[in-house]
Amino acid sequence: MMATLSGVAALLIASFAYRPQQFPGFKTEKLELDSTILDITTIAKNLNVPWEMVWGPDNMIWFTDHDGKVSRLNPKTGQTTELLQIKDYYRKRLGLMSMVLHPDWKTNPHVFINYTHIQPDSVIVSKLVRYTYNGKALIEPVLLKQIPGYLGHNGSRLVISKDRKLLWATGDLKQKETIHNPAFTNGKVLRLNLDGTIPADNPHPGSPAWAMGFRVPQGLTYTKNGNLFIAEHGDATDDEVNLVAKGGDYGWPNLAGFSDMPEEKKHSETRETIFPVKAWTPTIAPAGMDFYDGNIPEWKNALLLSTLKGQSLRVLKLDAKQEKILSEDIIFSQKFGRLRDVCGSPAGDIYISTSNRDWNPPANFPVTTDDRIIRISKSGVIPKNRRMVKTAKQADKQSTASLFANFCESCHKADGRGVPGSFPSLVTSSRLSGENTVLIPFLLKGSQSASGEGMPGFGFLTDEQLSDIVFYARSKFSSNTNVVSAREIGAIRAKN
Ligand SMILES: [Ca+2]
Ligand SMILES: [Ca+2]
Repeated sequence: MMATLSGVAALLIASFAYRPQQFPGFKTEKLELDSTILDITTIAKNLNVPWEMVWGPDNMIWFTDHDGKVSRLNPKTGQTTELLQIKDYYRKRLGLMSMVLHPDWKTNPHVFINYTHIQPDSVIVSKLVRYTYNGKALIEPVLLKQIPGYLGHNGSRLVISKDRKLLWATGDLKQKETIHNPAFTNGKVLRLNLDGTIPADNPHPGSPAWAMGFRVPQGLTYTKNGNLFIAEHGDATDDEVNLVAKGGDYGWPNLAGFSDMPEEKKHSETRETIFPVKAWTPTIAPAGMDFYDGNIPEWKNALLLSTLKGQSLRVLKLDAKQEKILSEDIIFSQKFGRLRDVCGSPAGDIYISTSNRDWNPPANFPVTTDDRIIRISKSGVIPKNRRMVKTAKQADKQSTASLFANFCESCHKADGRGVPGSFPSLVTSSRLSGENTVLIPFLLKGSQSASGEGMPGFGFLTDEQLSDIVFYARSKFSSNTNVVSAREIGAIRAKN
């Protein structure tokens, strides 16, 4: 009897040890696509803004966090092992960001890491450092390149091409005048040899610049056929996904998205600009991106894009040439909060990481288990007679509340109180409660700010939309509930 019981116990323990779900309280949830059933399982929790996940040659997930740590996660057991704690990182908003592993791992067990550092003279820089893996830890740091950095707007994302070059997406550092100058590294895709030197066949001799005209790119991935896609944050409008070409100019800060405003048209007549393959207004804040070619048929040949403001995973189906986006599906809307990165495994599983402990958490997050790494895997097929017929998408009618949610809430928050030091409170705003002749020009044109984020111009919204937003914000957050009519806004717009 005892022997049998202990045998059962041993079996239970053995089977439990191999179950992917290590943490009590985390259950696998089901998600059904058109024909595929997915299992959704949290495999790691209590993390600290995991920015980058890379599938390692050891079938482990290598990931970074904002506070300078690199860890290895066993996707079968949920066990995490620390490999490196960088000491000289600087995290005000961004800290340790991107990482990529050398593709020739057996001969070159190198890991390339990009992080922010503050010098004794208070100048913020962005470092590219190569480490070597000794089987237990990352050792022997070698500084390959150091470029100017900033509190935010750093990008970044690293990938290595088939011809063994390092591609590095950098943010504009809010320095608009140097984005199109190859002597500067901001607002670009940089291309380097793996030792940090500049390849001889770069488009601008002696410069790491490969393509330029980007604002805040955080997604960079190759497709199967070798096309390079980048995802970036727009300002008030036009988050973008672009197909990166050697020497290409992608428009920012002269153009956002497509050439549809008068000043953009003027600019694109005189300078050759490459337009996005997809742009989003209202913005979604796209972050990590990975090409998917695994065993989930609905998502095969797609770019998977994680979004922060959008709090979702976007499935962007590509055409056969992997040059155009044919369709978009939105998964997990607001379910897990902000999603920072996405990583596919050779078996076809997908891993997403949350970013609810970063500097700009959304309403209702972080939850106690944040941040998390969550696995999406195929677990079955829906029988043909049970499949749903897709209904047409609802018309894109925006209520006043959703206008505020789409254009104002990610900064000023649903309660109007903003983020101290970054985004001003509307509740205490003298501008919101003050004269229309001051408020409206500010809304139309925005402002740059020496501290904090500044305010983008919202002149692209119609007079009616602006009138609705002012009415909504004043009635919710201000004692001044005066209406400003669309006509009045039109008159102010004509004068400015
Ligand atoms: Ca662009
Ligand atoms: Ca535009």
